[in-house]
Amino acid sequence: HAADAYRTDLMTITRFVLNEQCKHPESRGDFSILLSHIVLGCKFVCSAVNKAGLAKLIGLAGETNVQGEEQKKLDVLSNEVFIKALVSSGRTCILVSEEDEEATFVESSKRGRYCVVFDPLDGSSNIDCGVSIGTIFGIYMVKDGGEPTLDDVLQPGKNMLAAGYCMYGSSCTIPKKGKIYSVNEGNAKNWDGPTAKYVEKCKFPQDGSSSKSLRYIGSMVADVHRTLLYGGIFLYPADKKSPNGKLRVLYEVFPMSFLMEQAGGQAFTGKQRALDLIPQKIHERSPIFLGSSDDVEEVKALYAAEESM
Ligand code: P6P
Repeated sequence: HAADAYRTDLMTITRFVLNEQCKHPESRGDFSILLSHIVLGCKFVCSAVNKAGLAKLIGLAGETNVQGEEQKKLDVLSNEVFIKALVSSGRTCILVSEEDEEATFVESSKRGRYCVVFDPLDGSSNIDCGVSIGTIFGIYMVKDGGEPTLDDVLQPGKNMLAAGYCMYGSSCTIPKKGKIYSVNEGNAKNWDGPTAKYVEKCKFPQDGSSSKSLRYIGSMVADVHRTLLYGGIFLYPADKKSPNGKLRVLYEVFPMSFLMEQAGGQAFTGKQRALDLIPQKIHERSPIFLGSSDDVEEVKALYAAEESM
């Protein structure tokens, strides 16, 4: 029957969160309210991304649209929506966004206990070629009841209560070892020894196994999403041009590392477990190797060998 073609008992993130909340009758529901406001932001961005080509939303900042209004870039618009949604939730006290140089300290009348770090539209440079882009977020609990300070967000990733991403455009534990490596080979001339050796091993395995396939989209959400589903490894290593790599610790490296570990994978900076890193600045960068546990182990062994030389 036609009716059977459509599942009507839909599981949504809000429904999932409320189901989980019911397991904790003592909870006040603050976290559920916070997540529902993040979902609101994602729904807005999803709708805007879908219309972007039509509504000329991808114009550059400073252009004017058909109504002669100041044109906002989609990532600027998305950032404004998330900031307003998170502040209006009444559950946040500090917000760190990839779009804002400074952290946002929520006014005391609207303050809650959570700190949210997020990239409102990661990979937005890819939007006009139809590549999947997304929102990445992580949530910390404020350290103590006092006035919030940057220390409340400069916590190691392992202290995050939750992290997630929403992919716009076109679920799981990942295999222990994958067949795909994902890196911008254009940076190869600037890589350090262990990274160069690892990528060489992916292409010319010495143990007679098949070489890995290279898949690189250039949008972290899409590359990590594929790594979660198919396994393998995503790497944005340090190089001579960018000694700390390119990706931002708080709202790219930590949330994706958090998810990868939850799915049974690993996340490594070249020096340590990514989630053990303690950031000193809110827009700090770090090299990152994340994905199937055995693949990341191979990278760790190469860096350890370099250390011992
Ligand atoms: P590159 C997108 O600009 C981004 O921040 C991430 O989404 C992506 O993984 C990375 O940069 C791509 O960087 O240097 O390979 O273009």
